[in-house]
Amino acid sequence: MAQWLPWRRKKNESPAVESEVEMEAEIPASLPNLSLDAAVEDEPDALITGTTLSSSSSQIQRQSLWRRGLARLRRVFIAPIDRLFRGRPFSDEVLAELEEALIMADVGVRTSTALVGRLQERCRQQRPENAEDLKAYLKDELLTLLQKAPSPPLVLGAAKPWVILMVGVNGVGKTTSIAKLTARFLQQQKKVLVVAADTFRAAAIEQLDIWAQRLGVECIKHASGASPAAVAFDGVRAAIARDVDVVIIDTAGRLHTKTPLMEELKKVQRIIARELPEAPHEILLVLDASTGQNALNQAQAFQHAFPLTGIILAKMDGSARGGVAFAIVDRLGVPIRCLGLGERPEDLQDFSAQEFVDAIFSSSEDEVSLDMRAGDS
Ligand SMILES: Nc1nc2c(ncn2[C@@H]2O[C@H](COP(=O)(O)OP(=O)(O)OP(=O)(O)O)[C@@H](O)[C@H]2O)c(=O)[nH]1
Ligand SMILES: [Mg+2]
Repeated sequence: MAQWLPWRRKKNESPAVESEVEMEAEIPASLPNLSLDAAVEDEPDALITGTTLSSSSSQIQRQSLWRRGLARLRRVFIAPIDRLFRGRPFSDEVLAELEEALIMADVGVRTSTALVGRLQERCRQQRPENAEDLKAYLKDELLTLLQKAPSPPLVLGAAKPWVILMVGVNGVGKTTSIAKLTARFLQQQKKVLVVAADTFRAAAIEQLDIWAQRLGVECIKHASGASPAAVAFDGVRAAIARDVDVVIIDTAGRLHTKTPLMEELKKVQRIIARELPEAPHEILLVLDASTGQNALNQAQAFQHAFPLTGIILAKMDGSARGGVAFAIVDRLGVPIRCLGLGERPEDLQDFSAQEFVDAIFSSSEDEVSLDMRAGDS
């Protein structure tokens, strides 16, 4: 039987992504044929324990997962560019149209203009005859841009407990990402504790708590409306007392008090640091890729308030607006640490600039052949 998955969308919430993927709240039995449901029915324990992670760890399966997760972005990002280049001689007009296409794909005006400026320079030196040659240059430039902010994998450091503070506006995918990260750390045999410092809604606490029960980890919580800093304080104290390896703190995207969100979150950060001087070791901002340039604005606001150690760009699957990833790295220099490529635990992938660029530049034939090979293995 299908199981209730706590990281599912809450009732009355707008779709997670602008996708064909239809998600419902609590009762998976009534859900359409999501791959997630299939996985639950076929391998009920795999989702909870994260054992599917190891089976998908082969290179081919990983590539297939990336390509499928980024399929929509590829359609809106590369397909128009391909059409623009096809069968045309190189001209400045092509470059101008490329700039427009990049802006349309949520790369943002400043980043698109700078990218096209660099391409123009390269064209001056290498004098391409065909517009198609630009595709390879563009791929190179995009890769170089993403590599500007080195993106270390999300692993635990030497400190114990390792404290991860998750921040982001409401509905972006914070709690879901915590679920996926917990599954990942459990698979690495780490002792995990989660903290429900999003006290805005009782349902938010419940979501994390039920999910913690399913994964078999402890959840520190207070009643809804409690002070987030007080919950975080208890969480860190409990983590030290229980000798856990990693504590992940969920926070709210909005508050019921008049205190501004950033001030409240800073208070949470201060309380954590008071208990454990080096902590939080990671402050991860979760962004919803389907919000495009809005995500960039959010990142700017949070970067201003916090020493962010990275970004989790959730809901890349089904999002046509993931081109904002380039703008985020270019404009803010904050590394993207993980991408949300779907709702299963293994769909939270450590970011790799090379894999990202390869996936969006891959052809649909590549994808079919990879899928077939992934199915064989
Ligand atoms: N397809 C897809 N859906 C996702 C992803 N990440 C999160 N979601 C969905 O997005 C919705 C919101 O996710 P939550 O994790 O509850 O978001 P949140 O930031 O905790 O929201 P609040 O608690 O309201 O602030 C849920 O339905 C998730 O299943 C992803 O990478 N891909
Ligand atoms: Mg939440």
